Amino acid sequence: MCKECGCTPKRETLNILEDIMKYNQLQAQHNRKRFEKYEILAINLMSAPGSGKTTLLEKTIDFLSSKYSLGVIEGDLETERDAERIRKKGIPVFQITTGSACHLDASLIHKAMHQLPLDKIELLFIENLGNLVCPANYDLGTHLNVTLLSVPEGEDKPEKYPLIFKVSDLILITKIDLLPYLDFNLEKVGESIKKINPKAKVMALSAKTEEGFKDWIEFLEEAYKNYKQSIVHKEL
Ligand SMILES: Nc1nc2c(ncn2[C@@H]2O[C@H](COP(=O)(O)OP(=O)(O)OP(=O)(O)O)[C@@H](O)[C@H]2O)c(=O)[nH]1
Ligand SMILES: [Mg+2]
Ligand SMILES: [Zn+2]
Ligand SMILES: [Zn+2]
Repeated sequence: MCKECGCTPKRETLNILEDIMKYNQLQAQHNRKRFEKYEILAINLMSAPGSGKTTLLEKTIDFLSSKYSLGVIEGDLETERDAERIRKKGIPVFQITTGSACHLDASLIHKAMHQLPLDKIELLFIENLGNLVCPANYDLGTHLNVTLLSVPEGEDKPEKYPLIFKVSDLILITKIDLLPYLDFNLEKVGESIKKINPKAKVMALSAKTEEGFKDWIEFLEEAYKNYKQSIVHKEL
């Protein structure tokens, strides 16, 4: 019971919330199975608004599209703007516009994935909505969670929004070309991320100057190779 106003959260409300999360988990497992049927490695990109997700994707496409078949699902509240940027690169893309919902969930991804030529995609990137809070709670059925933290956002974000860093396999510190203009100590931020999630990899890059970009590309290629091998083992 709340001491301030005496209210008690209704049991039914709690049950509904639990059911939503359970349903999302089931849907996410279904998505993951579908991705595996098509041997697609799916990657969920999360971050605050404007950390550089679409720019990262544009550059990643430049590096990888001659070697791999790529696909993108874009999530935004409104506009097809990010999908247009990807479409210009000649990559299959589906834009989800959520209207008012501030995160993507597994059902939205399920609908979107069936709009893409799954048999022609090897790596599928999902750009989540710009939000450091609730996307962390929703498994989309992806294989990798990647969170971007851009230098202008400040050093304190991992400590203030720990959950998204906790559920991530890789933290990409972006816009490092801006380091000379801002108080952002890469080492210190790396340490605070390690405290929250000792298993996460941490990399730093600039999509503008391409500094550090090679490590990200190598990470993706390695992850895809390992994923393919793990699928072969599952089949045996
Ligand atoms: N200096 C610098 N600016 C960058 C870099 N990457 C992206 N930007 C700029 O940051 C701004 C936001 O980039 P986007 O790629 O649109 O960011 P986003 O995360 O996709 O944004 P939302 O989808 O709105 O959440 C743009 O003005 C980019 O040009 C970088 O490496 N260095
Ligand atoms: Mg974007
Ligand atoms: Zn939300
Ligand atoms: Zn399905």
